[in-house]
Amino acid sequence: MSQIIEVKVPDIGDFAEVPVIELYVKVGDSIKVDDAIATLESDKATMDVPSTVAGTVKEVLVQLGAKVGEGTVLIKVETGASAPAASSPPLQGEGQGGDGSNAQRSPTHPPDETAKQPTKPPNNGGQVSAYPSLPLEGGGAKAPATLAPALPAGAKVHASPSVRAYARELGVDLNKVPATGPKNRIVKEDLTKYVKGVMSGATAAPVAAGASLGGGLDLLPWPKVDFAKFGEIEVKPLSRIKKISGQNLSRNWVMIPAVTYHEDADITDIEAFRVLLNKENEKGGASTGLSTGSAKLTMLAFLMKACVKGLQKFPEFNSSLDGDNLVLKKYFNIGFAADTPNGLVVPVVKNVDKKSVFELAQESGDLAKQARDGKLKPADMSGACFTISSLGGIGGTYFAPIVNAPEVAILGVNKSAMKPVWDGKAFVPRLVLPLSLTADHRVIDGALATRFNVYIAQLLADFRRVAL
Ligand code: CAO
Repeated sequence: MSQIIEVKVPDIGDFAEVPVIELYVKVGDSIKVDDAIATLESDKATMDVPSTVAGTVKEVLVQLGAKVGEGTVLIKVETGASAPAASSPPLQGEGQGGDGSNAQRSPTHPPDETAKQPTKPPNNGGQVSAYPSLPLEGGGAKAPATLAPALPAGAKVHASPSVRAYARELGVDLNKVPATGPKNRIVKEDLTKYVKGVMSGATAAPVAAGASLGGGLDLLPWPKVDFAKFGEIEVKPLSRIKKISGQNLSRNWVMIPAVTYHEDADITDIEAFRVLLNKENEKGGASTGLSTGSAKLTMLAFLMKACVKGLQKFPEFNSSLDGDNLVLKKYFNIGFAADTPNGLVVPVVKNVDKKSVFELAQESGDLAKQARDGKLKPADMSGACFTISSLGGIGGTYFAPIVNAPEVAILGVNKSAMKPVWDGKAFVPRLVLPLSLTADHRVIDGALATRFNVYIAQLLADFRRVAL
């Protein structure tokens, strides 16, 4: 025979007027013994009130925010003939903001009685989500940008024991769940919304427990926007080179703790020398060793020579990381970034230490042409020890090139410019080349990087030093 049983707030210690901050049931719900009915929050703790009976909820006598005390009737439940009413159950309590380990227990019950976690709250589907519905973009993925932010690192999670238990059951890290409840509390709907978001791809899937604290890149998915909504567009597939170099650049960007160091090199004399040699070459090439019509002597060729001298003086720059080992190379191959219609490629000039500046100019010119014509072979692009990225023919002042792994450093150069330089007595006009050296800090400290930069600048300022 069915009967109506009232479920009341049990002994909650010295607390008299405690607000209801979550209600898990509504009229018509089926509940079991121990299902959480409501969460109460005092100024010191949150407490779940579990049901003492199983049956169907006939009446809910409190609302969110209502203040309750011991004996307040929360709900009326119609029980079946066999549904036994439990004696006053313990509250499931937890210290505010705690992680569960220091849960504050009901003052009237010993810890062993309260140790049992509440079962997950009864199904309260049909409740209106606290989230605004997310706009659909592009392929149907939901735009995560509209999600409320989850907690910042180190912030404490506010959630009732039942929500925590539910999160544990689902394997969800509550730190990642945006809260919409009062006082930034995570309510059950937040959890449901988060899980739905992960399943649909709108929210980044959580990485394995603990991994997000260090190893994994727990990133939001790439925003998907229907650009056509805002104006005319054209979709053009990325070139094969761009796709491959993009993947490499992304890996190098996220995996290498890179720092960029800047230096100015006075190239007044070397540029005058280069221009002179090129003029001689145009006239017949006797003194240059270049045959008439061959590639011009370029600044890039001088830079290659100077860099090899730098690698020889500072061997860490001619190395690669292999786990806990540093592989030091005894050969000197220099890659250079070449801008092509299909994207960036890096041809490699081998054994730069054994070649003259003329040969380097010729070979890099040939490789750059092959790069632009799409004729480079894999062997032409492998084996580099160090890379030079020259934007000097285009402009710019300084930039921060990305290290080309497994190399540990890259030298960027921009356009040289005449600048007033103080020579100790007066400002004199000098041609200054901006250098931007990016180095992997796991291998190269700032002091070493700066020494390298200063050395390269010295070599370029007086190229006779290369012969020393
Ligand atoms: N300062 C001033 N002028 C410079 C200069 C510099 N640092 N470097 C080159 N120039 C001048 C050259 O002297 C040449 O002038 P002239 O025609 O009057 O002789 C002109 O700029 C064109 O040079 P260039 O850049 O075409 O030739 P290069 O040998 O210096 O460089 C190469 C060859 C392959 C490096 C270059 O063509 C290239 O592709 N650069 C782009 C590299 C790049 O994209 N880097 C970015 C990587 S990260 O996204």
